[in-house]
Amino acid sequence: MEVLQASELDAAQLRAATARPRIDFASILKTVEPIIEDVRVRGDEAVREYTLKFDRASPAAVCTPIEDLPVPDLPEEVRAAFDTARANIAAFHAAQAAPDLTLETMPGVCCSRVTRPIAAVGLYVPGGTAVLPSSALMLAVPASLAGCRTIVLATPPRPDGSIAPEVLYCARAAGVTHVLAAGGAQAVAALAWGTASVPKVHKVCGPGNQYVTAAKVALAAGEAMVAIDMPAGPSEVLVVADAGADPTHVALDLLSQAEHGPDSQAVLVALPGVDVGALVAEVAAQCDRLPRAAATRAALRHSRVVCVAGRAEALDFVEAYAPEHLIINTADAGEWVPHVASAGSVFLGRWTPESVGDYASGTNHTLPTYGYARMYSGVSLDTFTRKMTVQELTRQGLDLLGPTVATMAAVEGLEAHRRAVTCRMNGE
Ligand code: HSO
Ligand code: ZN
Repeated sequence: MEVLQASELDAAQLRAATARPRIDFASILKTVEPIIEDVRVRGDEAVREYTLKFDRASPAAVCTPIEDLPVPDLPEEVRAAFDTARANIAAFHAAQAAPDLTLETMPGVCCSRVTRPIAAVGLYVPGGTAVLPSSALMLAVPASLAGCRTIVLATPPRPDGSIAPEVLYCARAAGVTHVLAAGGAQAVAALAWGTASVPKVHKVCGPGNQYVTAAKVALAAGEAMVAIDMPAGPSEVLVVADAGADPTHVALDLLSQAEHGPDSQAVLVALPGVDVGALVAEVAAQCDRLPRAAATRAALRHSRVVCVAGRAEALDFVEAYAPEHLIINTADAGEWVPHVASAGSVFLGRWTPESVGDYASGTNHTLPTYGYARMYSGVSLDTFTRKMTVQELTRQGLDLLGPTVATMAAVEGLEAHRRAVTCRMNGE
């Protein structure tokens, strides 16, 4: 891990210190676009072929209603853990429901805003080097609480064509309606276009590799009539530590992000009094003990330590980086939050590792990465809903508001607009 002094960084060095691994989006798009088009034209057949080519698997069916899939048999302890996580995620997301609102802006002019679920959504759960049943919960629990009727979970099948039983258990428990045994751009395209077996969805959510992200962005910009939750890059964490932070805790928090994959990033912002040399050594020592040590070490190669003079400098760096996960491991952690403007999810104090939010505290782990925390929120109940506005005027309301509207319509030269008002007001 490279060690930098915040106060010595000029503008260009600060940009480099907050940079993420570069993604060559244009060349990834070139790979993804023909797949998207092929799935549009040939549907399930194309999905089957790509699954065989990329995942070396031949699932019995491309997409299956969940009630037709086996009920997974998991150890009691694992089921209990999933159930606790699901209950916490459900409680926190159910509490996010905003009541409909109604306001009389003028006497007789009544405006309301009501919430409606998105009827059909697609949830992408990555496969690859780890099975991620937690991602199935993080996406399906809010989708089902929001009232989405069709919830299609897409995930790459295992080599024998089956879906990991842990993912299936969480999908079933959280209200998924269909399981698409495919990953990559082909899965996203099947969700966005719909095929003979895959219900067409209106929004695709969830994390994925660069091909998945490129497919989401390309489909949302094209003619598939589909929305996405957010663009995404590799996962990242920024840990702020003071002299009282336990070096082993800090090291393991950094490593739990790094172990996600070689392009993950872990950044440590060290307050005065932190023994940076000892901490970097602890990260290396703990890393050696991990089963995924090689990939984790690769992530550490583009991770860094930034030494700061105090809270203000630390917060400036946090804002410049806009991390997906922000861990504030300091004695006064609670006092920092009002000063944090851009982070996906924040973890406060000595007893709050990122792992708790990744799995089971109740907050969502599908979060804006790559600096997108400046303009996007993480997945929440809102991700799966839309707001619709409604208005109703009384006769008196129209008499009161009509002249304003008629004048504005005249300014814009839109005579039908003006007369739609005046003919009612004058009883024409
Ligand atoms: N830290 C990941 C989520 C995750 N962690 C899943 C473990 N499993 C991205 O927020
Ligand atoms: Zn994680």
